[in-house]
Amino acid sequence: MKMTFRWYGESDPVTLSQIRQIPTMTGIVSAVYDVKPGGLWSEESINNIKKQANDNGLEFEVVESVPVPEDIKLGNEKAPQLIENYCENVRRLGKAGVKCICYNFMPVFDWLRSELEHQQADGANALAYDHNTVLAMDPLKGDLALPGWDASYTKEELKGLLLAYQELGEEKLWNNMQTFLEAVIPVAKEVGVNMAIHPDDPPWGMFGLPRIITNKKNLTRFLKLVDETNNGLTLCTGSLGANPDNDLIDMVRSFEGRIHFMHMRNIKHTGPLQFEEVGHPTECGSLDLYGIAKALVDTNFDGYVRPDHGRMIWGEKGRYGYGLFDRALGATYLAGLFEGIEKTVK
Ligand code: DNO
Repeated sequence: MKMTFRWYGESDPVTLSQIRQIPTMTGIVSAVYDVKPGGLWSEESINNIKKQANDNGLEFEVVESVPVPEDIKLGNEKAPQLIENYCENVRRLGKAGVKCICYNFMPVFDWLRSELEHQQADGANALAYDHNTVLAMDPLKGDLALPGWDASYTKEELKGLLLAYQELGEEKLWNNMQTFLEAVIPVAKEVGVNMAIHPDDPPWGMFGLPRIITNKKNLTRFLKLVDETNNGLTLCTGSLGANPDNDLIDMVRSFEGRIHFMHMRNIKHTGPLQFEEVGHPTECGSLDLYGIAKALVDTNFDGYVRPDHGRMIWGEKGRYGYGLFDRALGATYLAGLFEGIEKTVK
């Protein structure tokens, strides 16, 4: 297991010199942020991230994300050229030493929450989700709380996209995913890159949009679309774990060898389709982080781990979910879990 930390580039309030001081940290997870989805990432930009990381004693082996443009997911006439660009980005990243690329296939919205600063009893604040609140919002009014949201769509564009996906439906989204994978996976294999799809967060549909990377059955179907080791998963405990029916420990065991990247965090179920983010340790929430780490050790997981979303604590202000303090606590907690399991249980 290699411990990593997400870094949003030079505009990130968290610096590389801070990241390197977190015990057990081996590398950063980052991306080229100034190119629109579908565009080519210059080798210069890629190497610049690598150099900055290396200058700080950190590796740059994981990219999150190379975004998949909506035209690819919709499978329209622009898709073939955009898939070709995607492949070229994969080649360039492989050449620069990147070993794992995280991406997602969520229509229109990336991760979604209804509250960004949910107050907790100990004075921390964290992201929270309540399905009824989300459904009462109108995406066309721009009143959604979307930390990962590309706000550059006009109202008309957004409306067009929502309609296009409603017409497309789930099965055609699966077909378009297959076309994408059949092109990208062989290229990634050639350049030594593991592709790791991120589950839909939260793992259910909304606003009539199809969402397919949501549960064990669908992840199994996904892995069979192109049955190669490098067609794999980012197993995000907080995303999949939002649905209490998802058994994360069973997933880790069932998908042995196909999980390349772990996003590890805890959440607390507060009602049906309702949760809030909490500190990483098992006792803070509803997920068994120990059980998940144990299953990873038992299955000889040798991919990348990163502490996922943290709360805002100690007065920190920053990017929602991505402050320094709580994620650093998460990293050392997780490293301790792994060490304990590796030394005693195995
Ligand atoms: C949120 C992240 C996601 C993730 C993408 C991967 O915190 O986990 O935005 O980076 O979905 O493509």
